[in-house]
Amino acid sequence: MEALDRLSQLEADAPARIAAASDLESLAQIEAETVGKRSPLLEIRRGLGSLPDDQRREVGRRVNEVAQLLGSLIAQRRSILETAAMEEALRAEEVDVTLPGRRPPRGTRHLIDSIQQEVVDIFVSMGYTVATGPEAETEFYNFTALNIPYTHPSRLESDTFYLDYGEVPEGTLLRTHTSPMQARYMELNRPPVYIVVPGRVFRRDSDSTHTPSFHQIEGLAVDTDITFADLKGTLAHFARLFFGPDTKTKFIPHYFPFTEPSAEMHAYADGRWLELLGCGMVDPAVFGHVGYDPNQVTGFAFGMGVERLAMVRHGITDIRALYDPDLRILRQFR
Ligand code: YSA
Repeated sequence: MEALDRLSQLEADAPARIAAASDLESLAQIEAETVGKRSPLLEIRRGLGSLPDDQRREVGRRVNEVAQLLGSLIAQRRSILETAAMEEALRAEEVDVTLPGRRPPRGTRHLIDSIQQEVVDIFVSMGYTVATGPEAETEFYNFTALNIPYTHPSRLESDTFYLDYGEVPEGTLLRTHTSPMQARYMELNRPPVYIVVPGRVFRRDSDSTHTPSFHQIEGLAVDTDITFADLKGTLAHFARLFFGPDTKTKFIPHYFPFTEPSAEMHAYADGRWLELLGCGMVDPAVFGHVGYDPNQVTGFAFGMGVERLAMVRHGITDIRALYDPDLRILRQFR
């Protein structure tokens, strides 16, 4: 009988195919071909109704037998293949928790930042406190409160970056120095005053000793009997601590509208004198602007360029190297 022969054939062939299925996909294929909707097994099952009674029972029994056998072989094989696939996935994703971790590269402070901190620390060790102020400043604090007349060239657009925020209370600009904090601080604090003000400042400047954005540290000391000797002594002490005891510095007369007398301090490095800072005795007019009595107090102030300190200390001949993102430069100053 043809149906029984086909069933026996299937029973003989299919187990080896099932056992040989190497992955879940090929097993699914074999399942479809042996016990699935279009398999010979189903075809025979569908044809049972048209068989004579005596054959129907026999063929029906064999169909069930073969279907059960193949069904259970397929289920066993599927479970083996699923376990293997899971183990493979686990092996692929294995994490060895005993391996040393990969450290992300550590950033370091930029030279300008570390020098700024070092200078601030020196002044803090002399009893100064730290104040900071806004980089976007009003013309009043940047110029007027410092006795800088309307006609002064530093107020020109060729020297200063003006901001377009209207005319309140005067114009607004990117501060050209840290000196505006002198007036801001004195307005809010009574003497004695001993502060340093580190910060970024901006000017329309660009050459080997000037950048359009640079850093200054302002110093302001106001008390009842401060003299020019205190100013020189303080800055000379600073220079010895910062550059070493043998550093040559010199003061040369200068003019600032907000100090009288005024001077510049230069330091000698690499065969040339480099201007480090401007300074002087606070002009009585500045005390007048902030409500201090010029007959009661005297004071000195200075503003030093942080990039210039870096240049002198490290023999840097072009200031723009400090703003070069080349890691070969930056790594030298870790
Ligand atoms: C003077 C008297 C005071 O009572 C208080 C502060 C001052 C300093 C004044 N506010 C000032 O800014 N003077 S300055 O124009 O001569 O600049 C001070 C220092 O900043 C310079 O000595 C120099 O070291 C640095 N500097 C100026 N322009 C720079 C610059 N550094 C880099 N790039 C620039 N474009």
